[in-house]
Amino acid sequence: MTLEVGVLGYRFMGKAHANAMARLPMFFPDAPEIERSVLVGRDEDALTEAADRLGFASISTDWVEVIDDVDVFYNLGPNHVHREPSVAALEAGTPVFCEKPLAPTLEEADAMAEAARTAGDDVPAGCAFNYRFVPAIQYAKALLEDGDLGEIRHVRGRYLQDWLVDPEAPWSWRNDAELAGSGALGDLGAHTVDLLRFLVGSDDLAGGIERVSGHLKTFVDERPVEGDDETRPVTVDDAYAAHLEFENGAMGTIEASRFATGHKNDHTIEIHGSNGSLRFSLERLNELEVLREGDRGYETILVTDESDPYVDHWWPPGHVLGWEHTFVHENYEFLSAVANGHEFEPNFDDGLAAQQVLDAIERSDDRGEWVSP
Ligand code: SOE
Repeated sequence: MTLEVGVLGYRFMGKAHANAMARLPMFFPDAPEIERSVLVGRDEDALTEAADRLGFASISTDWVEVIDDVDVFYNLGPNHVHREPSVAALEAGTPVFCEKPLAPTLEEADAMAEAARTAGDDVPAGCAFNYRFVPAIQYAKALLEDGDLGEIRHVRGRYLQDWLVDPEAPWSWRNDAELAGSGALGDLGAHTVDLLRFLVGSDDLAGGIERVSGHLKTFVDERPVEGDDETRPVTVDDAYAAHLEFENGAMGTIEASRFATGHKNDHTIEIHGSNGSLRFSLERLNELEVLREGDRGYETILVTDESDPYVDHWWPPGHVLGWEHTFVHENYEFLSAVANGHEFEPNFDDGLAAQQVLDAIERSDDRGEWVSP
């Protein structure tokens, strides 16, 4: 059976997922057969052009008509359109893959996770935390699960970008609290929190994080609207930093910024345990640095062998993968779960867990004290 996929959103994430879907039959022959059936948005001309370029059979300007007709619904719109169509699709029994952060607010994320639980495990509801699907991250998870690093003491994550350093950089929905929820915190921090939960946290909601202390900062309060004389207020954070205390005794420091001059998409994770340490950087995503007890320095492991996660689907060993491959891997796992009626992780509960931590960081910043997620 061919799964008909409906996709809301055709910009950055629309392109990343459409590319992933196109690669599946070439590189993952056991993936379910799919059709990029309908592309959903508001602007008919832009939709027609995008559908043509991204390989969709048709377009629609009304998601209500689509959610029931398709076998799978992808919600790749801005954060404020995550809840309504995703919940409606789940209520119609249609599996949903939704971009991160799950929602602008904890309340909305809660409602989405509730809808997913009600729909049941055979209607997968995935949250697209694509960095879980980097081979080196899965390699790191296996090391941690085997206990190679011993008892975990420190976890550190930072996600640095610089696309807002220029005060004249145009305003976008990502600068608006109503539309995005938060700024660097939700957009980038959600990835870091999810990766740390995936690697060292527990499966509890909030991922075994007991309390947090957060600090949010907005450096530029208003920005010009592109092609207009107007400016609009920036109502979200440009950067955040937080301390985390884990139930298992580990301490964490995490941060993200859109003002880190010279850093384009620099996501690094470091973990120190009683028997070793590891380091990962998205800018060198084929590598994992590992230091084991007694070593005097880090060993750089190239996670590009055919025995490494997903690598055998691509090129001969050593022929390195990139950012776009993470989307292919997550689409493969998600669509296979849909075809086989399996559970998929990260799911809406994982999206909610990240949101609980983000929300606690905001509350802590408001109150000026440590709070529990
Ligand atoms: C923009 O800040 C962005 O595209 C995020 O929205 C993505 O989730 C991240 O992977 C890269 O940066």
